Amino acid sequence: MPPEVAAADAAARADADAVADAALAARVREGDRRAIAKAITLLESTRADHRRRADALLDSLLPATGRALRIGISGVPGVGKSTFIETLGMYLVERGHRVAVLAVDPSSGVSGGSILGDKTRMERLSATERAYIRPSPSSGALGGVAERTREAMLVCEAAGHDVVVVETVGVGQSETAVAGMTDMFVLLQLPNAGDDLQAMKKGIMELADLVVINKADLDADAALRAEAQVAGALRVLRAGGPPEHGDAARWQVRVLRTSAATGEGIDAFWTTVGEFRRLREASGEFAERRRRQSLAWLWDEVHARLVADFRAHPEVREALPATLAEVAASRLAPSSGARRLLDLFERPAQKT
Ligand SMILES: Nc1nc2c(ncn2[C@@H]2O[C@H](COP(=O)(O)OP(=O)(O)O)[C@@H](O)[C@H]2O)c(=O)[nH]1
Ligand SMILES: [Mg+2]
Repeated sequence: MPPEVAAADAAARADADAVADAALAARVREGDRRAIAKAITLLESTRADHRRRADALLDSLLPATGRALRIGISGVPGVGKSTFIETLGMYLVERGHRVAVLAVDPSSGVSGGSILGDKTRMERLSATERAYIRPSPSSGALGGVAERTREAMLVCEAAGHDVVVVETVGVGQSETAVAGMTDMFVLLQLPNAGDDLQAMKKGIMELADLVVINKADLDADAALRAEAQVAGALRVLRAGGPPEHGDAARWQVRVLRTSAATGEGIDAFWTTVGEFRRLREASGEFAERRRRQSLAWLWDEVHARLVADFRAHPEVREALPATLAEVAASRLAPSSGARRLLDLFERPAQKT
């Protein structure tokens, strides 16, 4: 094909894509679940042309986003996160809310695990028109799982979901990522001491806005003890800081007991969430957290794309294995190795 024909062909295809994407955006905003799925698939694609279309799609959806409450749910595998989200989701749907459930699992590409592959499949919630459930993107996604989940969140908000719940699936770095993309970070705990200590050690407790002792139906006394213990631990954790102005009207981390299986405590949970939102909005912290998250997100994207471009650079790719081997064998300082590769990356492309 002569180059000018090929160019015209590509331009015509781009125009057709733009028209199709505008229609897709419109269907997303009507809350069409298939359109939501299609939009999220587009933004998870690693193809450069898809990425450009995804960016345009997100830009067009952006004015319709930001009104949902974003809740992160974390806790060790088996604590009952999926069950909790299903019970909460049904509770909310029955009260007229529209709920989206997303997952962040940095290991999903490796283990093949996802919320849909989970034991608890949220069957009732997935059957509801007023809910949308999406498994974790694969870890191969350009720019990482967290960035794609944040974008999926925006798509769901534009589609009219007013509560977005993000479940941390993998055990690893997902807690920080989820706390970094939600308005409220909830830590689920089992009614026994060992897990509390684990969460403390890993610094997850510091991230929590609310701690929930789940499976309270199994042993009411143990749940009560766990509640007191966590409340005590939180007091210690937060003591020592200077008393802050207006502390009385500020949100203080709380501990609740629930049973995701029986639904006990879900009502109190939702009331507490409302209280959290009210106090955080009144103090300005709610908006401030989102502002910080947006800026952090921008930098995450910049880092991710730079690294992707770097790895895709032909000369860097060629020199990479040998440089890595030399650094691994201590024949080359890491900084020198990095400089060598960055010099290749920054050099104007060689004309062949
Ligand atoms: N008795 C009881 N079992 C629960 C409760 N919540 C979850 N489970 C059970 O605990 C197991 C793990 O739950 P799941 O929601 O998959 O945990 P996840 O790994 O944190 O998502 C499942 O067998 C659930 O039925 C609860 O409140 N009480
Ligand atoms: Mg789960």
